[in-house]
Amino acid sequence: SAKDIKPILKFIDSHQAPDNVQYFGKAKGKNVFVIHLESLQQFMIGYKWDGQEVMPNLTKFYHDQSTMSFDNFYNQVGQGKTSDAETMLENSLYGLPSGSAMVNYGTSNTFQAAPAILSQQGYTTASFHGDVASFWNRDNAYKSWGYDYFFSKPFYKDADNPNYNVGYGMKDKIFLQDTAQYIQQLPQPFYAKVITVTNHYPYDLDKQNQTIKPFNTGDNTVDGYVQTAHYLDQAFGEFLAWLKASGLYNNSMIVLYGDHYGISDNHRPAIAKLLNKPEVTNADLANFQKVPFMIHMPGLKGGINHTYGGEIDVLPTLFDLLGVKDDNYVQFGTDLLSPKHISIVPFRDGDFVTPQYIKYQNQYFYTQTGKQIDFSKDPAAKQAIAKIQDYVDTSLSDSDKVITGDLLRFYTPAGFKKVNRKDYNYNPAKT
Ligand code: GP9
Ligand code: MN
Repeated sequence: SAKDIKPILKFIDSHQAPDNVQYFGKAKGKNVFVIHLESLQQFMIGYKWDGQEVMPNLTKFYHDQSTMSFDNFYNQVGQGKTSDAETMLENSLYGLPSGSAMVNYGTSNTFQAAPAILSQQGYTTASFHGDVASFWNRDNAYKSWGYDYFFSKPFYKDADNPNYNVGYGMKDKIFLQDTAQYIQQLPQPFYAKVITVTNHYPYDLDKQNQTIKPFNTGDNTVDGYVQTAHYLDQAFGEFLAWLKASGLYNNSMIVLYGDHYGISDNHRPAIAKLLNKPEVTNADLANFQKVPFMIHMPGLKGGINHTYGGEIDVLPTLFDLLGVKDDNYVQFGTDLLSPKHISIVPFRDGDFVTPQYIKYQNQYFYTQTGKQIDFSKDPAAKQAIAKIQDYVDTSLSDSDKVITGDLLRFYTPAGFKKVNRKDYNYNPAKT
C-alpha cells in the first residue's frame, strides 16, 4: 500500500550522494549512446592471446584521455542476466532474487526510468537489438520505461539471412551497420541503447570471422569466448569509425558496459589458466565479476577511475554528467563521481565487494591482498562487515519491495510525468 514506500524513501534519502560540481552537466544536451557489450568481462581489456591484443579497439578506447574508465566496476546481475543489467542501468533498481523483473513486472509496473526522464527533457529515446522483441519481455517493459522506439528483429532486413546469423542471432557487425541507418534518422538529442549479442554463450562464430585462435583451456564452453570477444571488439571499432565519419561523435557521449560474466564460476580450472594462477580463490572469482564501464566524450577529462561500484550506480552517474537533477528519484545506486558515493557493491545473492572487504560464496577476504579474514585476529573487520551486510540486505530487500509491490505507483517525483504505456507502439507497420 501507499505507506509502504515511506521507509524506502527514508532509506534512499539517508544515502543521498550529491552531484560532483566539476562534472555536473558536462554532457548536457549531448546525444547518449549506451553500448551493451554482451558478456564482456573486464579482464579482457588489455588481454593478449595468440600473439595479439584481443580487444585492441576497446583497449585503446579504455586508455583514451577522453574516456573515464572504471577498473573496479562489477556486474550485479542475478538470474535475469541481460534483463537485470538493463533494469539496473535504466532504473537503478536491482533485479529480483529469482527470475527476471522485466519479464514478471515489466508489463504491469510503474517505472521512472531513464528513457522516460530523458524524453521529458527533450530527448528522443530508442533501443536497438537484433533479436525478437519479446525476448526478456522487452517489447512491454520498454513501454513502461518510456522508450519512444524499439528497433528489434523485424526492423533488420538482414536478420533472417543465414550468413548474417550466428549463435544468438544477428552478427554484431551487420547489426551495427543496420542500426547506424536508423540512428542517423533520430531527432537529436537522442538516447540510444545498442545491445550486441554475438559474444554470447556458446560463443559460436563462422570460420571467416574467426581471426584469433580459441583459448586452449580445454574447456569447450570457455575456449570460443576469445573469438567472439575479438569479433565484438572489431564490430565496436567499425561502429566508432562510423560515428566519427558521420560527425555524430562530436556531440555525443558514449557509454560502454559489459552486462555480466561470460565465463561462470563453474569453470574454475579454465579461469585459473586464463588468469595464469595455480588456482582461483573465491576472492579471485569475486574480482572476475568485474565488467567494463567507460564514459567517453570529446573534451571529457578521462583517466582510470578506481572507485568501487557497479551497474546499480550507472544511472545517477550519467544523470550527473547530463545535468539531470535526480534527488527525488528512487535510486538504489549512488553517483560514482560523487564525493559521497557509497563504495559498497552488493551482489544479488547478498555477497559484496568494498575497497576493504570481499564476501563471496560466504567466505570473507581482504580486497587489497585477497587473503582470507581471520575474525579472531581482526574483530574490527567483523563489526565493519556487519554494517556493510546491513546496507547490502536493506538495499536489496527495499528494491525488491519496490518492484514486487509496484510501489512507484504511489510516488511520482516532482516534475515527472507518469508514463502511459498506450502512448507507445513498436510494431514496424505502424511506426
Ligand atoms: C537476447 C539477449 C541475451 O535478446 O539479450 O540475454 P542473456 O542470455 O545474456 O540474458
Ligand atoms: Mn547478456
